[in-house]
Amino acid sequence: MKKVIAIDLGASNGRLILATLFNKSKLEITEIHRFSNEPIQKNGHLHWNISYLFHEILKGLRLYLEGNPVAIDGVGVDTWGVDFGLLSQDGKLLEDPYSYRDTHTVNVMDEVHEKLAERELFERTGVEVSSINTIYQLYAIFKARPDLLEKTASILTLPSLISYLLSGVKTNEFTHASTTQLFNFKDKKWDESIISKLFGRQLPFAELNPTNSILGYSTETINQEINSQAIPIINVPGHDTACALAGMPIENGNSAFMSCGTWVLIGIEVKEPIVSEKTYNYGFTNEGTVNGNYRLQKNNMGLWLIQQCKKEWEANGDSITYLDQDELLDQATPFRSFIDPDHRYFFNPASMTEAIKEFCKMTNQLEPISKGQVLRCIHESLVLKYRWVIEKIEEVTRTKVPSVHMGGGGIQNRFLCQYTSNALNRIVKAGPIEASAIGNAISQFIALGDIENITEGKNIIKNSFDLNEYHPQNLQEWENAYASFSQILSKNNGGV
Ligand code: LRH
Repeated sequence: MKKVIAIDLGASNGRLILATLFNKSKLEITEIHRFSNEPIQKNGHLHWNISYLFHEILKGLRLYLEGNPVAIDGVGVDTWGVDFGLLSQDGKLLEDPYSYRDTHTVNVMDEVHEKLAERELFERTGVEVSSINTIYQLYAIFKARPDLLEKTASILTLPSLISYLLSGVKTNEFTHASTTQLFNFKDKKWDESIISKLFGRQLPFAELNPTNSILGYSTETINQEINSQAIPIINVPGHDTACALAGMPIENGNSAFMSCGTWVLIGIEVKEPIVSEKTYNYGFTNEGTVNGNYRLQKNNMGLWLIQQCKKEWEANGDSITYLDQDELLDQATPFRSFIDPDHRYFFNPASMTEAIKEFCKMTNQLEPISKGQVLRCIHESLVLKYRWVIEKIEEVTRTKVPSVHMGGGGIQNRFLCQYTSNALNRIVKAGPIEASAIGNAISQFIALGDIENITEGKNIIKNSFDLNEYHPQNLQEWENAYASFSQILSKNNGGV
């Protein structure tokens, strides 16, 4: 029996999940600690509160160790993509990392593209042009705060920053590096040509440590803080989406994955990035997987829109539970109005409900007023957009996507799963909920030599967790809805 702890940080909450492997064949998971996460405002910008997050991580480790003197065999960290920390010469975090939702990147994008054409960036890195990317964040810092970049002795992407705080080892990891748009997919190295064209010199990105290997051991200071022996810190796929794919037991090779949380990432696994005219025009991205392959995927808005509306209602003293949500959805009139969930209005509006109304007004549709109408509009629009994505995947890969596998916290929303099946007219398999933490744990067991490879890992997951299956319903209604939705998309950038 081996036990590892997966530290899985998401943009709205973080969790420590204990994964126990029995006889190298059965996996069990237990949640040790869960905490909320949201960016904080500092000098008018959004940053992640690293000392809070690290405090919660140590609290979680202590919680486990207090009741269980048995040593942990490993700890691995994964987080959302693109964000990073800047370290000083003496290894201190210079300041809290910017959040990808900060808008400081928007004004520098044109300047970046004057130095390097968007298409070339895509062809070298495989990554879609998006304001959240590390490349634009670093360029915004370079322009506005050159002194900060001058003081930087190492750049670590976010999961590697947390692993460094635990182990003292400064290295980066492939899957997270592949989200930065500064990483060359052909030679799997930091792209020196892009970096020097933009910054006039190289940047101090720490080198990569192999994924699925032991990075180092918890430092003496950490051991004292959590009252433990040294624990192996493992270089798992640092990107939560890569972990999620590693944690989903997808049976049919051509099935698409959907990693569902604040974002919903939809794609398929490919050996090499697909950097064609079409993938570029449709806004696809190619990011690394646990075994050095790529995910050809589209990054879509997910629960973010629902989370933001709920937050707003809660602030007005009108909070709703999951049960209320189901009831509201059930009772609301279907297909009343649609939004493009990926429209810039919804990226980080002051009021999500107002942004939704605004979009509907702009597109001459009925404005959703009641909570039920708002929730219906979001849920239906999300899944109709997912259908658009699946159709584009089929077009660019010239293969049929016979079914879809959903994983991650978002699948607790059964309406989202059922509507996805309806909109896509495909069978949806859903599970596990903790796909990222499970993928993280599987990578640790590979590093520790308990599991041979990811294929074996996926068989273990299949034998250990129940999946839910959803079958399409009300097909004609959803067909009609897709026709109306497509018209809204075509008037707004074609959905890209
Ligand atoms: C999802 C995710 C996604 C993007 C975004 C920033 O959590 O990792 O793949 O990279 O966050």
